Amino acid sequence: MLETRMLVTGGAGFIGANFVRRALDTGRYRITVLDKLTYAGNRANLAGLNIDFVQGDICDAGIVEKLVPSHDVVVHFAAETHNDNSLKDPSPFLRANVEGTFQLLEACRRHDTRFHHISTDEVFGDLALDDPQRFREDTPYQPSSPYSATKASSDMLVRAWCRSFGVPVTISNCSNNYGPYQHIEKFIPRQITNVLAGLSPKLYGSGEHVRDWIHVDDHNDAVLAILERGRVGETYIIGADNDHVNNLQVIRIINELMGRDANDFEHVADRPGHDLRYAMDSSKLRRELGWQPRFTDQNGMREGLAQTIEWYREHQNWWLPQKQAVEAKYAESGQ
Ligand code: NAD
Ligand code: TDX
Repeated sequence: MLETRMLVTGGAGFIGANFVRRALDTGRYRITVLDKLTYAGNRANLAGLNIDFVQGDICDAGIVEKLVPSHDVVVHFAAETHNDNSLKDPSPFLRANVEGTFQLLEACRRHDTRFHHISTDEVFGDLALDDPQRFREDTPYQPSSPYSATKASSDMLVRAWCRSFGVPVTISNCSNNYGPYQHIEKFIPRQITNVLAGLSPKLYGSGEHVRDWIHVDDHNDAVLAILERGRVGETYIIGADNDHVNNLQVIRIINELMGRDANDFEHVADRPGHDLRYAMDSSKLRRELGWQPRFTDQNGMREGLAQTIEWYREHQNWWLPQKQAVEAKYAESGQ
């Protein structure tokens, strides 16, 4: 059987590296990763995998033009991804997320290449705690942070390049991921590695904020389903129905799973403009493509978190060298 030639941007980051493993396991793909290796990218995340790796910037039209024509499909994960960083300096977000997506779309337009765009729930803004609605494919965009505004912009470019130029695209908007290889600046790995390093977990504000947590493998299985069976021109929401657990409860669960007093954590300064609640309605994806998350409901999330804790426990060499610098940066903003 002929393998599909796939170009994965941002494949050395958290979700991309897990995606590359998942896609290789199917035996259906020959993969090239294009990654700039920013502070968030790590070549070691792809160690031992049978792929081609190109270190380069998606904003570099020359590199993009060299790579796209020899691939059947582009799966676009590369981005600046951390809200807190976007509040300190939005400019790298504009460049990578908007200009970078533009360069990839232009190359896909020239070569009529299938393009899958990885996006986020944050483009829709946030919901009140008691709002019964969840985000759907037709929910209007209302991004709050510089990060989510740039992701929303990139989604708009993708839609426009499909409608105006006929680029064969799909988009997925997924909720908050957790799992192995996630950068320790993010909420769940930060708390796990705080405990492992003898520090307290750090909760922003009141902790009533709700994220619809999904295990990274469930996200990536959905991306594969969309690539293989999704309808071109369509957007798919991805979520695992975990929007009943707030940040305070997540910290309590992590503490419990790590054998600590559930309430042993610190309250720290809140994030300016902090989105209150995200919740996803992934019924279109489930109905049309038959996708189901494995790590769903409270038990599934506990299992996913327990596995993730084990991964960080067993991979101290992967995260420990960065821990001090990450915490020093947070300390500057009282977090
Ligand atoms: P990450 O920060 O862990 O990894 C991003 C990767 O992109 C890194 O390897 C980095 O080196 C690379 N990169 C950044 N700028 C680049 C550039 N200009 N050129 C080439 N490579 C570049 O991010 P992640 O959490 O794995 O997120 C991946 C994608 O998924 C992003 O598009 C993000 O918006 C989206 N997403 C993330 C989540 C989540 O919870 N983490 C949820 C929904 C959607
Ligand atoms: O130490 C912390 N304490 C804390 O309470 C950190 C780092 C975060 N938080 C809170 C803020 C959020 O309510 O936890 C929640 C999750 O925070 P992040 O991990 O920073 O994620 P979030 O801002 O929700 O965005 C994530 O999901 C959507 C990803 O980082 C984005 O890339 C993705 O698009």
